[in-house]
Amino acid sequence: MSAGEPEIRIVPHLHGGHVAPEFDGHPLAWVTNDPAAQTALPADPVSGRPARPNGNTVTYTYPNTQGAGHVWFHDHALGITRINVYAGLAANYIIRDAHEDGLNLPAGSYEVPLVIQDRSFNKDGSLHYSAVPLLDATGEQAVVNGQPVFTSFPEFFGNTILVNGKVWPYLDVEPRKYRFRLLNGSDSRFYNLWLERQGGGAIPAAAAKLIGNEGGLLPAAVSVARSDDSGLLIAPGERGDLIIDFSQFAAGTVLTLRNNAATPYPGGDSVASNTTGRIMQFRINKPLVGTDTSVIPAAPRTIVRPAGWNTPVRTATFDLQETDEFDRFVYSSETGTALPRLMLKVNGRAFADPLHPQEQHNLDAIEDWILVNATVDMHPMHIHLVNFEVLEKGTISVQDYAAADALTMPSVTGAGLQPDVDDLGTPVTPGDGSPYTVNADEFGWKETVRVPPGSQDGLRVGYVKVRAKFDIAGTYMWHCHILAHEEHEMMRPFQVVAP
Ligand SMILES: [Cu+2]
Repeated sequence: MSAGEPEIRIVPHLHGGHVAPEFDGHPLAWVTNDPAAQTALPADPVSGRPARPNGNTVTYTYPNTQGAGHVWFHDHALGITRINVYAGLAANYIIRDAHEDGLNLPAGSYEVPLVIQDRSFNKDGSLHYSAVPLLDATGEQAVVNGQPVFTSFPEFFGNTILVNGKVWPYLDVEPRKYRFRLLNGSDSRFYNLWLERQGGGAIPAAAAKLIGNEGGLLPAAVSVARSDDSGLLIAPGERGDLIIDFSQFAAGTVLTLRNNAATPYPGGDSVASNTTGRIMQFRINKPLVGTDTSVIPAAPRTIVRPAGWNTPVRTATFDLQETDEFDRFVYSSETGTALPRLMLKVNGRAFADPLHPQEQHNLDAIEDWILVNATVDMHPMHIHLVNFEVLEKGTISVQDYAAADALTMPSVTGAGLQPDVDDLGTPVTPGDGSPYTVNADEFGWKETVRVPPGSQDGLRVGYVKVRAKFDIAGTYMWHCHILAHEEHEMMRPFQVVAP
């Protein structure tokens, strides 16, 4: 991704925020350190609003009129999001409301954000990020605007785990309930979280309950205390609202929050037990102050759906694809050879390719999206503007998938680009034999959803079906929240248009 942008550029995106398009953080709406470098982008042709505020000092307006939830803000500038986030441009943004305030959840110093990120460090303590020369078709260093281009591989995994910026930290806690606001702010790493009691022993089912996710509180609390590998799966961009009741353990107990999610997920390398398999420790060694009267609500929130929710007006289907590009190559220091650059696209389209009618949605329309995944990686797909409900998840045979194909959104094929599946236009129905389903931690409202992978043998593709109401006119983004995937073009705009 490059369109002659300045090397230093940032644009904020409030992930999960319900905001006007000019404040959404369009990837081209960057500001830079040169006061003269940027002029206003043209107005959004859909909303008529300015595509971004003018100048290199901008004020964004976030109305905060949505319900209570754990949204977050991070950089979204074209081609450099992963680097800016890695360098630290990511933070929590907690929204509260009267309903949540009335639940008597652990609060104050007993509510703790836990931002989980993996990083690697050079010997001098500076951050290390893998990057290799991008080569053109003749094997020469690619040059854009007179500058050599370096590209990362389309995934990045650090070899240390940080929580709130500290490597493998610990937290001294009282024997009482704590509310932890989990955020996976990593580039590419999934975490499958579980608690391990030092010295062994089971974790009581009542000791850890998930009460919320991206879109706020869940309809029912979910026990996630299992002391094995069936823990809480959290993909890049996802959040978890987790209450741990440390009164369930004897004083002096040490609990380790562990991870065993493969990289890439789910079919990749195992974690290292003593490094990337560990997140942080809780040490129950502080005396209880006062009395813990806070509660874990069994039913944190009643989910209220908009009118007309059960009669969506349209279904849009999108293919998530991996393709090898043969006009660009990446030098591999492992093999000493140049490999075709792996690109990740939607229906064969890159970020800047033309908008298709399927990518235009009527204002206030309720629509279903089916995301079909032919790759062997799970992709956490994030749709800006909306909260959606996850209706279905599973896998379907390639034959059933092809039979449903009505070709409503043709692929764009660039030089050397070979989409590995063709397009799908009509809804798929759930296949049998799927190892994936919508789990209780995905109920309620979400804006990032883990799309199951296709099978390693290529005989099945994964899919997820979500339903959303698109209620502000303008141009927004949706993309994979594996940031290196997003920047290898698994990002598309969509428009919400007043009829
Ligand atoms: Cu992805």
